[in-house]
Amino acid sequence: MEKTWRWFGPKDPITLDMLRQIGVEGIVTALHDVPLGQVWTREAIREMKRYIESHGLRWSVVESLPVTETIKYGGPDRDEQIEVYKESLRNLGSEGIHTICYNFMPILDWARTDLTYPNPDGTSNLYFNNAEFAYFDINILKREGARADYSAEVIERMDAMGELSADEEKRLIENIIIKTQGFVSGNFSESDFDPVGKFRSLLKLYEGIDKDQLRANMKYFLEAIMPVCDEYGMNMCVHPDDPPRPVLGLPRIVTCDEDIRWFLDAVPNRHNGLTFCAGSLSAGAHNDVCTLAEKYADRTHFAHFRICRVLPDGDFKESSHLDPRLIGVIRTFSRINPDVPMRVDHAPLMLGDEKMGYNAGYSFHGRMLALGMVSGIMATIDTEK
Ligand code: DNO
Repeated sequence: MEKTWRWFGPKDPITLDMLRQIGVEGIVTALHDVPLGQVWTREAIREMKRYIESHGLRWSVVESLPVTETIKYGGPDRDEQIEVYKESLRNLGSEGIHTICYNFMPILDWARTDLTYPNPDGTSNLYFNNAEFAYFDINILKREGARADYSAEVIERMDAMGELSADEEKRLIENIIIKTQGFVSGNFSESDFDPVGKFRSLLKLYEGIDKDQLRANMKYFLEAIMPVCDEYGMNMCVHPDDPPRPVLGLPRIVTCDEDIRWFLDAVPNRHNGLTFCAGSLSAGAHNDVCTLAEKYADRTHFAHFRICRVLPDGDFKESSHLDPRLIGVIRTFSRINPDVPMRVDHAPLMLGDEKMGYNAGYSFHGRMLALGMVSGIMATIDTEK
């Protein structure tokens, strides 16, 4: 498997020279400076590619070419936005970049409530606390009908939290809709002065959009872009929803075996594939990642090797990259899809990472250790072949 690394462009404090030293072969990146909904030009793509290649690496995967909200909820300008998307795909294909990761999650990309949850060894990890998430939904976002979406246990835990201070509420807002979103080219950025208000306006756009409608919109999008994918050899790979279930009243459609089967069958084309993110899938107790890997490794164009542990109360945290389930997934991939690009993420903050201001989940030392672990697993499996 190709060892890749998510790198955030020339301003990333983790430089390409550093990545070469730790065995990275391919780069995963995006044109983060291009505003959402605008065409990625050939010139800008070529410049990024040249920069990467001048450091002895290659641009292996785009993560992400964002699908704008209007395409997801089916707004009046969705065809226009699909044309923009197709143009970016043509430009990427013409410049020799063929693997495109994207997601179809409404409004919010991945979600966590805590970005520095302490581990007993002094490192820290990302964490999803259901009660805190419910607090955000019910007491901060004040979404109508939100309470009914949570179990009695979660509501009880939330009530036991009492009223959070203004600072604690601010931290939750930052974690859920700013720090996890800004750097993935999402809808929110550090400069938003009213992110909650912005969130509420975005929610309105999804009124009446249920799971079936969101599925229909994804199918519409995929059918529209497949001719370009065929012509330019573009491998589209949707990232699973993280966490893999509806959140904040919004439907989610890449959450489980049945969902994956659905989108693959809905648009039967080899270019319509999956980003096998073992981490996102394992954040749902309903998913057995080893079985899913067996079923879908051959429809995967990009793999994310990390893994979550769901706790008895339904909260979840990132687990070690040496977790036996992840070893099982890697074993399956090395048998069925041995050339797939893979990367690690959501590794701990450790050994000074916490002072560096890295994007949430994208530490240097933590990811380096994780890549070392996964490389060891891959090398061991190779000797058994
Ligand atoms: C989080 C990432 C996601 C992913 C996008 C792909 O760490 O895995 O933000 O990049 O969902 O579109």
